[in-house]
Amino acid sequence: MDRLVKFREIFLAFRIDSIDTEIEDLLQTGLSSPELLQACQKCMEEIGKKFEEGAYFLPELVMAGEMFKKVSARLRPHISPGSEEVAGKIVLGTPKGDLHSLGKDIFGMLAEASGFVVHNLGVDVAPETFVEKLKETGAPILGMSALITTAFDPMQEVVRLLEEEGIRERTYVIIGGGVTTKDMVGRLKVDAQTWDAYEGLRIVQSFMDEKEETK
Ligand code: B12
Repeated sequence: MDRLVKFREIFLAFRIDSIDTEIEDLLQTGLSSPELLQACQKCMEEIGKKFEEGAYFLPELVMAGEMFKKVSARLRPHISPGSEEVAGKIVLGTPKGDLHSLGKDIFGMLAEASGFVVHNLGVDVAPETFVEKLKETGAPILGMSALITTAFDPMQEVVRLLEEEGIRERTYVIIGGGVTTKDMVGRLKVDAQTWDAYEGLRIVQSFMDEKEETK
């Protein structure tokens, strides 16, 4: 039987008091953090669909957010630091108008565990703030997360500002979040896109390798 059936039931019924125990049980049986995260993401999509169909309202979205926070807090100790060395610096945030933070924070947590110094600017970040932070820290990587379509224009504005300030060439830009798509790489003139924080991590690691080679 699918080990995740009970977990999904608990998550989709917003039974926040039961989720901790269920996660512990699943981890005991050898389920990995990526598998658990993927299951959560699917639950969030289902809840999102019900919201779209008018069966759920804002309180359900808020509850979904709280459930997800519980899961990520529980997983944090299981995502062990892989390296003591600084792997690179990342400026991370959700652009102006968008208040979704969960996926971004998961990616930030994974990147930190892999030795990256992450400057997480939070949500609703103005384009100028991203650019200022990149200049201040000298970070070679910018990560932006979007869950609502209105975040696309601010993302484009960030890229435009990077060009204007002459730092686009030295900055790798990666975007993620449910509403982003691969074709946005060309359209927004960014370097990569992903719906998967683990893939995002592999991509930023490849950026650093490429940087090392071109030194
Ligand atoms: C929870 C939730 C909320 C919570 C967010 C809580 C929080 N702290 O984040 C709250 C209640 C605040 C909320 C509010 C709203 N929401 Co909302 N929300 C959701 C929901 C259910 C889940 C989002 C989520 O966290 N998913 C789980 C995470 C883990 O997935 P993820 O972000 O994609 O992240 C993964 C990857 O993409 C990747 N990743 C993410 N970011 C990054 C960044 C980088 C750099 C990298 C490398 C990787 C990466 O890593 C993660 C793990 O693999 C979605 C439904 C859905 N389908 O996603 C709707 C959804 C996003 N919301 C929606 C809407 C409409 C709203 C509201 C406008 C509702 C309203 N009427 O007020 C407001 C908007 C407020 C605003 N201005 O932003 C719509 C957006 C529609 C659209 N196309 O624009 C959705 C899609 C629901 C729907 N189907 O209608 N929401």
